Amino acid sequence: MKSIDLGGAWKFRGLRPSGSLPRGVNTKAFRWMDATVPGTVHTDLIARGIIGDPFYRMQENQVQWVDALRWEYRTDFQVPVGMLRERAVDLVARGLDTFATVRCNGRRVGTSADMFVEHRFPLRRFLRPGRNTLSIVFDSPVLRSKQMEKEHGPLEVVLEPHRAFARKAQYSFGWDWGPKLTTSGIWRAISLEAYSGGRLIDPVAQVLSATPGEAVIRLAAGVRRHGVRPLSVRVFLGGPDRAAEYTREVRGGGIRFTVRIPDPHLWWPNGHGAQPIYSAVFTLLDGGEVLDEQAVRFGIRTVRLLQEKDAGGKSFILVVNDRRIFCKGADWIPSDNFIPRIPHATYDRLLRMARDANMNIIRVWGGGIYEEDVFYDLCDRLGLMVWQDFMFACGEYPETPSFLRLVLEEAEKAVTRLRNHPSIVLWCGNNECEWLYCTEHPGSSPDDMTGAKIFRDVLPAVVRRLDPTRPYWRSSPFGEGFPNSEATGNHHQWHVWSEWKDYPEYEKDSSRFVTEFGFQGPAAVSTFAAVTVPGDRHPQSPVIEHHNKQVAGTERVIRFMAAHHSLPRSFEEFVVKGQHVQAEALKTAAEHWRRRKYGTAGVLFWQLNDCWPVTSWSVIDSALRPKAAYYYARRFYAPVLVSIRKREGAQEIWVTSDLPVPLTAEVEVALMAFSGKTIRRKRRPVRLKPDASLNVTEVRWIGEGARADRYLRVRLLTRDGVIGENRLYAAEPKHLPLPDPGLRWSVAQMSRRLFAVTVRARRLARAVRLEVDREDVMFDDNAFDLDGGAAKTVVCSTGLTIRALRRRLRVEALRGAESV
Ligand code: BMA
Repeated sequence: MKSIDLGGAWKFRGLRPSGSLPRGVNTKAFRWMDATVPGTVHTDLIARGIIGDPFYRMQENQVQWVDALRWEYRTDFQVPVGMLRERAVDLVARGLDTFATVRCNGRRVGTSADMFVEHRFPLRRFLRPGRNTLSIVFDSPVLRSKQMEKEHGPLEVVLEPHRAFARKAQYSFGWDWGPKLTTSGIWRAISLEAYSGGRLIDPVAQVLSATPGEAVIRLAAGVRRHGVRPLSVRVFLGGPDRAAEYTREVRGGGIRFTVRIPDPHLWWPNGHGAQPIYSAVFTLLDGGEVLDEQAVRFGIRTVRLLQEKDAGGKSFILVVNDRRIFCKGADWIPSDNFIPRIPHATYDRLLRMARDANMNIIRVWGGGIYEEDVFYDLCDRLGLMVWQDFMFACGEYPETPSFLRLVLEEAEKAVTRLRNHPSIVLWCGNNECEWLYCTEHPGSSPDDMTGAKIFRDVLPAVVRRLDPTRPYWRSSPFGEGFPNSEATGNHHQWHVWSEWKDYPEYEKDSSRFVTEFGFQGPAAVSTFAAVTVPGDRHPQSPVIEHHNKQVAGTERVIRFMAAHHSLPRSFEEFVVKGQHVQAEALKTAAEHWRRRKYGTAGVLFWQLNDCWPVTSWSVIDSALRPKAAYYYARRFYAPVLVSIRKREGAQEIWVTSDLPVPLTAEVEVALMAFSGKTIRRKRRPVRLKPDASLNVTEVRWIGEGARADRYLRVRLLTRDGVIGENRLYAAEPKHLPLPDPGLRWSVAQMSRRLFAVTVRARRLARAVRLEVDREDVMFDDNAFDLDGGAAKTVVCSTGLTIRALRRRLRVEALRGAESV
């Protein structure tokens, strides 16, 4: 197999429409310009200065002409004579976004109408030795989808309804956290592949069963052959302490056999064990000659979905290697509107942050993309399970034969590309389609929805055929009866926030598995500063409101802020208070559902990341700056959690453990004064079974009529010291007489890039935040409360010198009502 990468420098231009020009068009775009492949039209136009940065202020509005045009990409490339002697030369395009026509030397090679599918166009008969030209024309995705909508008749779809006709990342048509930047372009790698004897197709290592004693693995690969010579495939299997080699003759369409691995090293989700990775290298041989070689990496684990009738309805529990796993995680969206420019380092940073926040699962949401390989490789290594949606969101979808054909091909290719990754534990049909439909049509069945055929028939059949080792689930959310039930299946909890309910309502929710719930929080001040001018920096300026895409989003931020905090008097205070409310909201929900273990078996909040600078539900903003809620997540997802449940007049103390071993500890409950003085204290021994949750004790120390300057502090103590703590205050921050905490801090260098920052509080300090305005600065903890007289050391990693860090470090706490 010989291959030539066709990526790099290309040319591109807009094609002048025969009718009128779209509004605002920059006619310079009709000349040939330099382009970068893989890439998008938008990023190429930004690089050429034809459009400004659409993330800046409201410039998004000025670039809307881009998606109304057709665009042509073109490159010249050399074909060595030797290549043409091969039996086949294919053009392999991993992703064309979206309605594309491919021509080689002026002749039509093929078309594409789905950005999610990889294409292999036979190209040999179009090629000549020496210089060749490849051209790809992209139709306007918006005009094409509107045209299809007109022919088909409208569907019930949220946001831009015509989007349902385009097999294209649905968020690119605009979402309630993202701008409308409907891209086109060669968004993934493109290359030539030449071969003669044959090539391998879709090698797979499928775990049929696995116990600590033995795993049974099926190894298989298809073979596309040219000619009749006998071929064989050698498979070299490598693992943590094992290597073996097998050779099989190719019969029919390929090879397929099972092997037994004694004492396998099992792959576990984060927090439950290690993530050993095995590999299988497939080599296609014609006698001694190597025709093709492909490697797959896999992990040995089993997964199933446990759904058993119980008093609350029916359970919904993921079971890995026969162990129930309480799922803790977040929803994932594409990290940019322009996916080809996302560096691997961004995936690495975001997913490591998820792992460091004690998450064990990430949901790839159906309005984005089947993610890049690097995403799944990282999840495999970090022990992050993946709940993988198919790419459909919030609407009906066509059921025409041509659309179903596209969907079938897309699903087959997505499942085939991703099925070797141990991280993927579940395939899910779509995001919220059935739920929205049944909400709009009370009393209807999900089967009445146009598109039901896709999620009920087409997709599960693909999973059964190509990946029967994983469960398929029809939608998120789905369940028996109404498809967003609290009694069965999984749930999206949007009464809170979207339906204007405040976060204490979370504690009424008894869902079995929550794949979405969330609360907005503003991005960091410096993240907004990079896309605004000083005059914009007001919570209700047109520019800041433009950077919140939910209808009445800003109104909600302010309404919920008013419930808990005094109204902010500066933009910075708006950000700080907004982030604090978000953090407390997610904490309230996660602690509640963790206490219900396994009545509730999963908590995934909406959402981990962002695609542009915005006030959204994310806990990490688009500049990768964590919000307060991110640090809260590290605590509310800790393997052992001590929490306080407020009941009428009483405060229950709970300990929740995800550990596979029993826990012996002591709970200390204290009534504290802001000065740091302990007013009352009690201690209780705790003996907790593995993987369990227990109400340990209760007190009646705060509540109605109690002093607002007293609060409850609980700590969980083991021989290793304090392994968890939590606090409950007598009033909302706006009504707390918070004193000046008298914060002091010092910095010591631990190693070249690591520093210990010790913060001391003279009196109670709430939501202490350490800030250095530099992107490479990371703290291992932040946004925490400090009792009067207490100190805490935080590890800071940065490339700054100790002097620069001391100079630039700001440490502040929330201010109380009377200090505003
Ligand atoms: C659900 C998600 C997203 C949306 C979020 C916030 O509807 O699936 O579509 O962004 O809630 O509204």
